Amino acid sequence: MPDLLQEMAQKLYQGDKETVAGMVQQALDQGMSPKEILSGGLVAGMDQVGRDFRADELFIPEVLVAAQAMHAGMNVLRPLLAETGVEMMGKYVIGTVKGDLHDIGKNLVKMMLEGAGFEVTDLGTDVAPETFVEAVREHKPHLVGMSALLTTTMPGMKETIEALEEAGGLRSTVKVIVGGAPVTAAFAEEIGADAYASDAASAVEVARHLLG
Ligand code: B1M
Repeated sequence: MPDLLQEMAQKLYQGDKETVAGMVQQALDQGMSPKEILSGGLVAGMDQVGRDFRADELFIPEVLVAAQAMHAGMNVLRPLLAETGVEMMGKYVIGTVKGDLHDIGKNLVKMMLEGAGFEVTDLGTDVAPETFVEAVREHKPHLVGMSALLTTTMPGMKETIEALEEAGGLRSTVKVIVGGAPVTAAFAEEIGADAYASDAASAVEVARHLLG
């Protein structure tokens, strides 16, 4: 891999957003393709962030700063990726369920997914089942992710899955992933979700796995 991309991954890991954005431009000026820069520089750096976060070698503030650097790089690259028709990893709709305003973890998951090359539509917080259904109709995602931080809002996940089932077979068009501090793998299975992810890094792994 070119040195520039390795250095870009390293700068991203360190959260140096100005340098990352500059290096993306530099790489483009040198004739590298947007796809090469995305996978060899930005995603490579974010993958390392994910691995170290799961190994408790990095903590949330560092992950957030790295994710901002990822965004800075993506801002330069995104229009070109769209132009050159580079396929993203997959489409992902995410939101915090109805009645729940916690979004720090959800945002972290979103940033990691974007870092891994997913095209994410963020519905925000307090998302009603019918809003998830509308978003699936509109965006036709491969994956739907729900976050809940309150035991009282966890049932909203089941209601959303039921709403997708009742919406003319929409449920079978998407894989549903649930997460959040009170959510467990057993709960995910009980409500008929396709998967549970315990943290932002595993959310990426689970998404990749579900897409085969
Ligand atoms: Co709230 N709150 N809060 N709160 N709050 C908790 C969750 C609570 C555990 C605190 C406590 O009592 N010890 C408790 C819930 C108890 C329970 O139900 N079991 C609680 C409560 C009770 C409440 C209120 C009801 C308090 C009140 O008003 N009486 C109220 C509810 C408001 C509402 O939502 N309707 C409330 C409000 C708030 C604030 C607005 C003040 C603020 C939220 C700000 C915001 O998000 N913008 C807040 C906060 C910050 C917390 C704590 C302190 C921190 C949550 C957090 O951001 N963690 C929290 C206590 C705690 O957890 N220590 C607490 C950091 C974040 C990175 O982790 O969100 O777990 P987390 O996300 C992780 C994983 O869970 C996972 O990946 C993330 C990264 O690793 N993950 C996913 C999350 N979503 C995922 C989705 C996936 C996959 C993985 O796939 C789709």
